[in-house]
Amino acid sequence: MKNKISLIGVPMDLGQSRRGVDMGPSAIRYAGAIERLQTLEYDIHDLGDIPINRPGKIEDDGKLKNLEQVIEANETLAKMVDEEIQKGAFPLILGGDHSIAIGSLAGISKHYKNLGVIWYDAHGDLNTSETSPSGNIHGMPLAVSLGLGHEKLTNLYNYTPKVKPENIVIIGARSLDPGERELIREKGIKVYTMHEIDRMGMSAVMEETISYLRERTDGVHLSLDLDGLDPTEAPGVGTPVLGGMTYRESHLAMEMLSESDIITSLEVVEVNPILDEKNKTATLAVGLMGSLFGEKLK
Ligand code: HAR
Ligand code: MN
Ligand code: MN
Ligand code: MN
Repeated sequence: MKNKISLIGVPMDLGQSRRGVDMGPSAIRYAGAIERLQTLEYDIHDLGDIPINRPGKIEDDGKLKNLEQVIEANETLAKMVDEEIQKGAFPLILGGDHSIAIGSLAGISKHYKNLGVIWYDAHGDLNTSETSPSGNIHGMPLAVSLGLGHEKLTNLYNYTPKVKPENIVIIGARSLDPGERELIREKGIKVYTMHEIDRMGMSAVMEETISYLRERTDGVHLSLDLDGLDPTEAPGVGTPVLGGMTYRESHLAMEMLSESDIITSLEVVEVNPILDEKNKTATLAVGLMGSLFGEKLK
């Protein structure tokens, strides 16, 4: 992994309907993210938070809630991420809700021929405005990055698609909408649901994931949605789903990724301090970051 890390906070809560996830970047910083990585001897630069243009009244219905604000913030994010990679830094993006993956991937993917994506999440985030049951853009970023959905989202940063379906691995899925299931089938996207994780064990899941992505990609973005973990361990999320991955499983997954050295960018999303218990979820997120960035190897 690169020694230079650029941290970018994205206090975005307009991609869904529960307020508070905009405080995610502060909560993760407060839980000691920067110190944790400095201890591992990384040269980490905190670029602060991207400004979010919050409307007086937040849209709570409609097909694509707060579309313009989500686009604007993601354009800023894409440009920043792009510049940091050009400078040779590893982008570490702290959300915010998962709609920010649209901007992350837009800024990252132009640097790779075959960017791989690990989507660690209870959800597929593969809805379009047609299939979305909620109109929440945080349920759409992976579809958008495949070039599916509203044109203003898919064309963000002036190119589409950002990722190929065969370069994606979804881990931890247990809440998929009908349209998402269809898309997974149609595109042949690799998914390890909780069923496979239970049957195979996390160790085998990660071994397969790593060798699958190593064969076909030249960089891997890890999109870490904290609701991938079980809500008993990660309660501070807006859309909890029972039966998730444990802290131990997630810790192991991060250590195996660290050993494999395939990860080239990271985003940590959906931490909502208002719904949390004493910053438990942010603290857990920092623990996982420590493992991913090589605590065990030091
Ligand atoms: N699938 C549902 C929807 O589209 C819920 C999506 C929830 N997404 C996140 N990110 N929390 O994974 O509305
Ligand atoms: Mn998600
Ligand atoms: Mn999720
Ligand atoms: Mn360990």
